[in-house]
Order: sequence, then structure tokens, then C-alpha cells
Amino acid sequence: MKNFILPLFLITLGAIPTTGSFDHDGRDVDGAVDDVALFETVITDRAGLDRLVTGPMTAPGTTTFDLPSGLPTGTYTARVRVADRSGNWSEFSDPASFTIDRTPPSRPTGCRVK
Ligand SMILES: [Ca+2]
Repeated sequence: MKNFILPLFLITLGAIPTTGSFDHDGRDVDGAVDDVALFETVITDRAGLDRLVTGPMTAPGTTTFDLPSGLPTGTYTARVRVADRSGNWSEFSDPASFTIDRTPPSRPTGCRVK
């Protein structure tokens, strides 16, 4: 059963981010309550290529979104904006940066059997 210890360890240390989140209180810039209806997240890589993630917002508070699957190794930024039911878009949030690491480890050394 010792065989299962190593895989669990790697999952803990090498987790690739798969989701993000943001907060919104459902208010307009003037403070009036006006529920937001949509969000759009823009994921930008170092080369400036954008990937979009959009979805509905069901309630004020924290919204979680899935990152695009299969992002290659690299550093990215994520920004999000929201729209109300009339299609008015907010400004973008400040960017959050994250890293995808799909580079495999180097070879182990000193493998021995006693
Ligand atoms: Ca509004």
C-alpha cells in the first residue's frame, strides 16, 4: 500500500489552477442596486492572446468560473467585467496573475533496492 503515498503527494504540490472567482455586490457605480446578469473573464497569455470565459451571474456575492481547459505552461492574467440586464458593461477588474506548470520534473537519481 505504500505505492499510493507518492501520487497523493504530487497532487498536493503540483495542482494546476482550474477555477477562478470574483466578488460583486450587485450595485451600479452610483451605488444603486441593479442586479448584474453576466460576467466575462479575459485570460491573457504572455503573447497577448486572449481566451474568454463567459457565464451567467445568479446572485450578488462571489462567482466562481472554470479556467479554459488545457492551458499550456505559462504565466497568465485574468480580468473580469460584469453586465447588467440591459447589457451595460462594467470596467474590467484589476488583473490577477497565475501560472500553469505542465513541465515535468527532472529524472530522479539514486534509485536503489535493499
Ligand atoms: Ca445598471
